[in-house]
Amino acid sequence: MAKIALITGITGQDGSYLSEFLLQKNYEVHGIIRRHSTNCKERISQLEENKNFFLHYGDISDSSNLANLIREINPDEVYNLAAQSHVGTSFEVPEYTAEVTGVGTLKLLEAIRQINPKIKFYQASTSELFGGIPETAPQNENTPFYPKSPYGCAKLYAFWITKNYRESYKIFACNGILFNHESPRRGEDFVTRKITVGIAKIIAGKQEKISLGNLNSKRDWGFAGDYVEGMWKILQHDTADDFVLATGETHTVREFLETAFNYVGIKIEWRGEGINEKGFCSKTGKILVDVNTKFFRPAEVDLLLGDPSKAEKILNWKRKISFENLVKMMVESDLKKFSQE
Ligand code: NAP
Ligand code: G4F
Repeated sequence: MAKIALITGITGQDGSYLSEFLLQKNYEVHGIIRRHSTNCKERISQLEENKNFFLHYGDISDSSNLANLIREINPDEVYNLAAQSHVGTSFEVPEYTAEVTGVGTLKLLEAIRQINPKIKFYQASTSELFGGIPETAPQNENTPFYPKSPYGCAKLYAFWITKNYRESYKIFACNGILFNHESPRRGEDFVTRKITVGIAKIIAGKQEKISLGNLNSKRDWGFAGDYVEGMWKILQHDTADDFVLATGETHTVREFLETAFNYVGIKIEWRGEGINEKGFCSKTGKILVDVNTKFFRPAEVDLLLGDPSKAEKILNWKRKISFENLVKMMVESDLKKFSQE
């Protein structure tokens, strides 16, 4: 019998890669989508003809809808990827972020507890939980949490309620504490994609420069395709547990930007300091990068660097795509996309 998976957040970056991965493993894949006034299925349109792929309207904030779907689909595994996932935006909409990213997880767990507690549950937890204590890097499953944003605080609740339902009700509920993972399908308002789209548009003559916030924060960036395999492995392990998935490497936003410009043959020269710092093309002297304070956050996470050794040892999971190949993949994809538009 084919296994049945239910994915919340199926229209997102991770939802699309996870759907493809599970369909290849012969799962029947069900996803929850919200009603939009425009097309929200860009990342999953290639799957809509697949006979094992099903979409249902719903929302992580609607508990009766979640209960109906759990009852109707009766999945073997639930992957909770739905979230207001943008850290910067969470400062603008903190209450909404708490409802969706935090309490939404409880609503789904409650539906599982009441309808079928044998369903396995994956929670999309995050390295943003570690947040503000740089001296604790590299961060692993035993590192103390110190979230620095409404998003991080909402995910902290979701992390603990997942663990609580595991301990209280013996539900196979797991947290994947995932460090940043990117791809050509990454939302354009996250810094990596903003950079690769910006470069492609500059090359195509559609944009002058890229305006960014903090150039010096450090992130542990991997490829989303590698991480969805890790999510699946977490639910296939014989006991429910929490795992860090990361590359074990960290780079500044500035390094990501320089590496990406390098692929199109442009060397960036930096002049000025702080909000007056600018990145110039070393050949033409044109300003290609500047700093705009509107992209600064009220509180920043300065350093994320994950230690994935538990997942490597117990799950035999390891990232495959290097930082350099990730940047290359994203730049190449956007160069192609924006030269055709
Ligand atoms: P994403 O591209 O922003 O996708 C978020 C998904 O959640 C979208 O499908 C979105 O649907 C859906 N969603 C938002 N609000 C919802 C609601 N009220 N009800 C139902 N669905 C809702 O995020 P991602 O990068 O794929 O990340 C997936 C999950 O992993 C998120 O929970 C994120 O917080 C977490 N995470 C991500 C990373 C990373 O580096 N990517 C790292 C750690 C953890 P619409 O299309 O309708 O907006
Ligand atoms: O790309 P970002 O917005 O990702 P961030 O804040 O690290 O969050 C992502 O990863 C988390 C895992 O650690 C996920 F939980 C979360 O859902 C999301 O997927 O920002 C990365 C860094 C930050 O330090 C930010 O301040 O880049 C800096 N940055 C500098 N200029 C910018 C910009 N970020 C954005 N989005 N836009 C800028 O213009």
